[in-house]
Amino acid sequence: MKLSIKNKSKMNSPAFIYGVATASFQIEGDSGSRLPCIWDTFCAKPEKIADGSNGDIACDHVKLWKQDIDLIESMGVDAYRLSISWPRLMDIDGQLNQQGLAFYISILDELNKRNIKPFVTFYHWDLPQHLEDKGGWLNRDTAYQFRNYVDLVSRAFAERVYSYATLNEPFCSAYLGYEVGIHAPGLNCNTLGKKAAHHLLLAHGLGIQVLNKNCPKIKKGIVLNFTPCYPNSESDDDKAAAKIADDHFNQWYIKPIFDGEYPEIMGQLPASRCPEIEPGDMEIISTPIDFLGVNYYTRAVYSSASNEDGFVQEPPAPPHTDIGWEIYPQAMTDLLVSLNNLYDLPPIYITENGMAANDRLEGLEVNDDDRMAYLQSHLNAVNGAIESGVRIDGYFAWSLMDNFEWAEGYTKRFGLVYVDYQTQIRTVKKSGLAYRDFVMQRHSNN
Ligand code: IFM
Repeated sequence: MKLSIKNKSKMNSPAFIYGVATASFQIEGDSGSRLPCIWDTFCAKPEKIADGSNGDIACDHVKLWKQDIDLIESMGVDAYRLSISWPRLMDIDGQLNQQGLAFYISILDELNKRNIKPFVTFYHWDLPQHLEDKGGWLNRDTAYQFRNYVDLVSRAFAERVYSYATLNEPFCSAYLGYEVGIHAPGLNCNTLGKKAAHHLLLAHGLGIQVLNKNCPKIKKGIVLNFTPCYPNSESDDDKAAAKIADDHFNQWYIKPIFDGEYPEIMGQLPASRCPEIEPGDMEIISTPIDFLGVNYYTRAVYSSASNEDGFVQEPPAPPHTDIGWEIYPQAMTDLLVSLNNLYDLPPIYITENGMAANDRLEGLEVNDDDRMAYLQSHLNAVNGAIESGVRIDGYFAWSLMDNFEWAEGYTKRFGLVYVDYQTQIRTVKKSGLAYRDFVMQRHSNN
């Protein structure tokens, strides 16, 4: 099987950016050479991580980064999306850490040398623990600490970066981390999620303003994850339930950025669950951006319920990925079209898409046909949105390689490249080879 896209699609043009993505805590390891972060603390607590693991070694990328860039280059991609580690780059006194800085500058220089565009994300969930000790994202000051981090790092990186995203998936940081407690820092209270979300969004806006000053020519944006919400039936009640869930989980994070306000449900929430909004916050949050990063994996189906929220999520229908998420590519097209209808959007990059599969190394091969089918159907879904008039400029597969999958530890594999965690040997899976052939053929056809 080969990956392909209909002739004439702009996704076949060399101008359409294809990349692979990773995140600092998930691959770097070498935790001793940076400050502790909330995920170190969370992993050390009993029963938080499925296999009891942590990020101490991960993919040993701090040592193997050059070899990993060889791998990225061998895949023929145009871009590499990485996140940088706040606790590696910033000392406790709010100054740059020179060793951390040198590490990332080496990576950026190497990527540029090989014509691979660096897409840098400032925050992919690894908050320095000393900031969590002062309240983390529940403390408004964390947004200002983030601004300082963005300011110092962007000045030091100078022109080395192609595109900056402030945050990755603030929904996960806020909701999973502060409301339901399945991610670090593990707080579990429904009055906290939206407060944390507001400070994350404020940090985003402050970060964009600093970037506008420091590097006006570099593209700036944010990466949001969306799990489109569908009603379980055609009943008005289920439709209303899906709409409420959508406002909580999806629109809550995008509407402030493009419309400068939270969705309607804010009016129905008890005061205890509402964020504390100071004058001027919504203007900062809605500072214009150059691109929107969209992460898509699956959809969710909701029924109405008589609980506080008014909805309940149905168990995902088959077919599932290895992490239990329904495979439903049509929702990706529907999502992109609906976002485009709802908001005045800048160009979109699909900043993450991919699946966890139960991969097995057989000799020197991993025959992950299921992942290839997933990639093909989702590339088609992106093309469907483009054909409906949505401007999408690039696609990043999640992930370059298997890595630490948060609460699932190393039990779930999302990579195009298989990682043997005992030997740290990387093996490109069949899907990785197909992705390579697909992205490279654009250059021979054009
Ligand atoms: O591994 C994560 C990534 O860190 C953020 N987006 C979803 C991926 C798969 O769960």
